[in-house]
Amino acid sequence: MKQIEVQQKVLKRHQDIAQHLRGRFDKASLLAINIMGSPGCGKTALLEVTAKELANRYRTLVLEGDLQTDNDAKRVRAVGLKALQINTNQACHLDALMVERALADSKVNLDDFDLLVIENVGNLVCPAGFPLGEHCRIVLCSVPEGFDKPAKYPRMFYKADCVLLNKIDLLDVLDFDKDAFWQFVKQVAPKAARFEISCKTGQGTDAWLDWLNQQRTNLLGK
Ligand SMILES: Nc1nc2c(ncn2[C@@H]2O[C@H](COP(=O)(O)OP(=O)(O)OP(=O)(O)O)[C@@H](O)[C@H]2O)c(=O)[nH]1
Ligand SMILES: [Mg+2]
Repeated sequence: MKQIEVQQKVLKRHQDIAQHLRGRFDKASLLAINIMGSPGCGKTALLEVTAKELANRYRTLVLEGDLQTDNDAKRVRAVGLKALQINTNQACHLDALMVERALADSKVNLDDFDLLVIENVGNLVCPAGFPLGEHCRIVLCSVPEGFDKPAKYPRMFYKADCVLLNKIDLLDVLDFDKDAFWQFVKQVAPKAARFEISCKTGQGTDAWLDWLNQQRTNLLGK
């Protein structure tokens, strides 16, 4: 009983910090997106393949979440975007306090940016329970993971604003039932936008970027 109380207090604290972060993002007219998905689904690859367009359209800041290494921050910097790395050590997800601290430690001024992309720790379970103040929750799936993931991990999908299916260049070589995949997505997240992309070939990424642009327009219109 006591353990439940403590857990609820911890979660409430994270929610309060997330709400505070959201207020800061809104004040700076900064669109914040939280990209979640399994390890290796292509979250960093999506940033790499769209880096040029992102840089042309927005002053972009990337927050990279990983247990260890700054590999992803280095990859994103190599394509010209500003990136901060958060190492969670043992934790399998980012939380709002980590985001708040990373922003404070780096002394970035949120007013200097239009878009904040948070790449969460690769994990299809835990990140779903920890809001980071983001405006949009993006779930990235990929063909090699198998088509049944939205059915097996519904919690990750049910609050998604957008679901991307990556690595469609591999559809011909893997048994992936695309119709069944989208059917599962529609069941769990009927309102989520849906895109098929390949970060290897760039296929489909224009439509994703247009959607992102629309989210920023919506934010500025509020
Ligand atoms: N064939 C193919 N490979 C891809 C595609 N997108 C990413 N990859 C490859 O998938 C592997 C993992 O990509 P990452 O971008 O590191 O994946 P991630 O989701 O950022 O991984 P973590 O940060 O470790 O969770 C790399 O070898 C990429 O080159 C794609 O569209 N097609
Ligand atoms: Mg990555």
